[in-house]
Amino acid sequence: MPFRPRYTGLIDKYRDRLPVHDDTRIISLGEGNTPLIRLNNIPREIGKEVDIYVKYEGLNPTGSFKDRGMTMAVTKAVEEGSRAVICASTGNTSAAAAAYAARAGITAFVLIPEGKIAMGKLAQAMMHGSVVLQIRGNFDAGMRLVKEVAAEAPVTIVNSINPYRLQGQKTAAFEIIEELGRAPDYHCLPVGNAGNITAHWIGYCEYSAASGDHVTEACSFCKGHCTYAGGAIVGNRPKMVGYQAAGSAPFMRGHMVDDPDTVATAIRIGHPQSWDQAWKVREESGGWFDECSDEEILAAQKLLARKEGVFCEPASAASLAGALRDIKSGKIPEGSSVVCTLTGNGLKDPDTAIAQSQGGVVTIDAALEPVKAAILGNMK
Ligand code: AN7
Repeated sequence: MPFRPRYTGLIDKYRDRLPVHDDTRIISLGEGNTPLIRLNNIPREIGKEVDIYVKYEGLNPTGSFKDRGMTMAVTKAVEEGSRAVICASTGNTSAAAAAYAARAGITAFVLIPEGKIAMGKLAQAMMHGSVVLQIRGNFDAGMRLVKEVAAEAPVTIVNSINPYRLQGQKTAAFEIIEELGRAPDYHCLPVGNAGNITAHWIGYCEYSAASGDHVTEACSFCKGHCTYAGGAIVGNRPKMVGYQAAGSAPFMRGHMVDDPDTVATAIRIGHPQSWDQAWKVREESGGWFDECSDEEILAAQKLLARKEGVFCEPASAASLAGALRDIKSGKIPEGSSVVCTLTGNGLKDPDTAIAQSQGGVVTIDAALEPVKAAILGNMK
């Protein structure tokens, strides 16, 4: 049997395109290399000829796309001699920071909004031994505090304002291009701080001939952190489409939102940190922003779970909810290829999943007849 080298994470794989040195100690949990799953049943159901793929980032080591950025951010923090990292988080960043800090043997401080993060994420931050600071305030307040304290204490910020985060996250675009042989026509993502949509654009630009030698100190996206010049692999780039939760949609309002609210707690963010970059991504790619109601988000989460067997968290489902609406309306035309990023795993937020699956459990006596009756009454 032929053996392939063991997959050891995205920094090893994309070393020549990331800002690391030969002797850099890589802090990795084997992140990246996530499945790109073609949807079979949902396109048939909506009666549209489109190739829809979901990039299942929930299968990263801590269950979200944040691991791609965190392997880079913590690797660089350690290389630069830092003994502690800090972040504000709606949950997934704190889970990733906690895990990678544990792996590196340094301390993670995480600021989370009290009562507004999903249980799985809280469990992760606690279990990995981070210092969990629950604040009476939302993510945006936490972010402000993190910036203030990092100016006065020896801690490295690992939110996506850390440029290494976006460098790690750009590799998701590389993987998609390598699998499809080209960039998709549309790439749909949920948008909170807008770091991920920016990172994907960096990745698509770097792999595409359209942007030529993208890497410059002056580049407002990578700020000189891309290390690979002239690596064109394909000719096209996607239109980047960002979907927000309606109660938390500063890009739709055109200004910051002070009291964001949504069932999709991961994207309950009113003051996006990559505001300027995201507008540029929209403009350069020819894409757009839109918003989805909480009902649409939950319906898409359920549809994906029931029709395709893929379980993502609510925030992630915003990408599919928006894409399906735009496909139905023809804004995304038939014949297109569409990738939706499923940013986080459904297991992160069991409370929301159970709350919207009421009636999904039948309690019966432990006897043959009721089991048989349940089977005959419930076949698809
Ligand atoms: C599942 O963890 O900001 O637009 O603090 O967890 O790059 O912010 C999470 C963001 C989408 C939005 N989907 O990505 C945090 C945090 C999920 C997320 C987003 C987040 P960005």
